[in-house]
Amino acid sequence: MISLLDYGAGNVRSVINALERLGETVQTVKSGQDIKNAQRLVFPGVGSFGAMMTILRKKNFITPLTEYLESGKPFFGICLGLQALFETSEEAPGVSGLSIIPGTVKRFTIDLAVPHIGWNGIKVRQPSRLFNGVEGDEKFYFVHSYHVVPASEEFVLTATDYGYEFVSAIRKNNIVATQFHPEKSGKAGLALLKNFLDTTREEIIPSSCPRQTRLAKRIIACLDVRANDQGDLVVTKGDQYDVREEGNVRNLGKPVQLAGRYYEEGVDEITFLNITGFRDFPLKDMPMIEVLENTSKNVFVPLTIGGGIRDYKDKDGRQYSALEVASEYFRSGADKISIGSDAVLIVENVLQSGKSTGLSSIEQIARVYGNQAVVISVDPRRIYVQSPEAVKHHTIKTSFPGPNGEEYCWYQCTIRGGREGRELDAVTLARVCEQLGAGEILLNCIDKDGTNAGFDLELINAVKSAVSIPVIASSGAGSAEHFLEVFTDTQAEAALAAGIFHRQEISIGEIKDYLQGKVETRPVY
Ligand code: 1PR
Repeated sequence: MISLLDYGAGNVRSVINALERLGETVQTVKSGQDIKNAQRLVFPGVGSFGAMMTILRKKNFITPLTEYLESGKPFFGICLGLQALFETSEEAPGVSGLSIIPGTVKRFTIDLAVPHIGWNGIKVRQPSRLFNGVEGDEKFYFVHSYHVVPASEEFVLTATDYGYEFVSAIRKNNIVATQFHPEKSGKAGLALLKNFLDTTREEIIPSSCPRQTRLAKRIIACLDVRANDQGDLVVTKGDQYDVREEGNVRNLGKPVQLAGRYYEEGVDEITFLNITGFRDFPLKDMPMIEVLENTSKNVFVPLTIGGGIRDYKDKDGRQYSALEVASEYFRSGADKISIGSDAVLIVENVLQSGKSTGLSSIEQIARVYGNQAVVISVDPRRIYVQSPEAVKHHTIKTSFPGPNGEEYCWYQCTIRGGREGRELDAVTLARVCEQLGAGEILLNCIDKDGTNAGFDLELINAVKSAVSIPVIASSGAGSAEHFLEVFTDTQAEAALAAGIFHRQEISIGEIKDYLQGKVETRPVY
């Protein structure tokens, strides 16, 4: 039996799934007494430092937790569960942490995308039982904007490079805590957790630790999900968003099975898009909830879910907020949610009124679950114009002139799965969404979707240069060369594909093999 400290701020499902997968029975801590009684405690922190400390204080968890940490019993902190051990954080000035480790928590001050999202390596600084069966060159999944700065080197278990070197795990007696998420770090992460559970293992340093670590470019598989005409939930795939072939919805497999296959192949992340979410209320029969629950039991990489995340009134007049819909998804195993149509409408309102309400789905979900949990899925279409002055939108000069020789184009945002074009360009959408608190942009392209003709590099460069949050390039991948191209010719942090994976034209391992030595990727073990 292992105790898990869930203070109710977010998704702890994945940690429970990982521990259960390792054969443990997990007991969720409900009171200070439960903390006192715990023999082994895991603390996955979620949300923001200030909110976390406020909740811990309100629940009267601070004293029992501090006593537990001083008792010498095994403790594993994850992400904010690491940061909580420090004295203060720049994220919440004036709020005291648990002060078990002298030092503070600082925001990244770098010229790179923040949050630091993705798979990065570790440089091991002292032996630990956690490293049994770990080679040393594995990568682990990070998602954070703040990092710890211990006052003394003696507590540093691992360090990682992102712009500069930061401390990615600490150790003090029987306390270990990682900035990365072992429960989302595939087989390497599960190995670490297994070693934590087995206190008989010897303390070792892995054999091949890197001198410098690098953030990997992520390869993401996207599963567009909807019910077909027979009512079965299927993974489908469109050509420029048209998912019907000879009148029927294309059926490329079952969502949970396909996700499992991609995990085994070494995918870095999986995105599910409920592509009819704009018209069907996602909580009605909750098909995606079941998909998430079943997937997250066996797939230990980050899961994003999109489709229908917006405020909604059902036929009985009951109002649901986008936050409620998102919360249900997080509880079911999602790590991030993606907002498509609603983001366009939100940005239109902000531009029209000149201010944000603070109440939009983007702002509310980011406030509760953190910026990194909010992805904006953009569905743009290229519109050619003769000159930049012809429209009020952000235009680019293109190397692929239009049908009438037009040398400029803009990227029109659409809603409702590409069915409706709006008077808003993708660059402005991305910029405003970042200001509202979005943590990542999933940049599709209707013109390229399903074509196998390669990513729209011009679109990606235009959006990437307007934001500092990570951008996921999507639509058009048809070969391993296209992945090399998008990572060489743009600054995109990740590339997403669907059709080539579903049709088994290339495996994720083959793409990574092709990129080896050219682009930093996460090795597949
Ligand atoms: O608007 O918040 O309800 O979200 C709906 C979501 O569903 C949006 O994220 C939107 O992108 C997606 N969506 C809606 N209709 C479709 C459709 O295809 N008819 N799919 C759709 C979008 C695009 C990508 C695709 C890549 C890679 N699919 O997700 O996976 O283009 O494809 P490829 O590698 O085969 O080229 P809301």
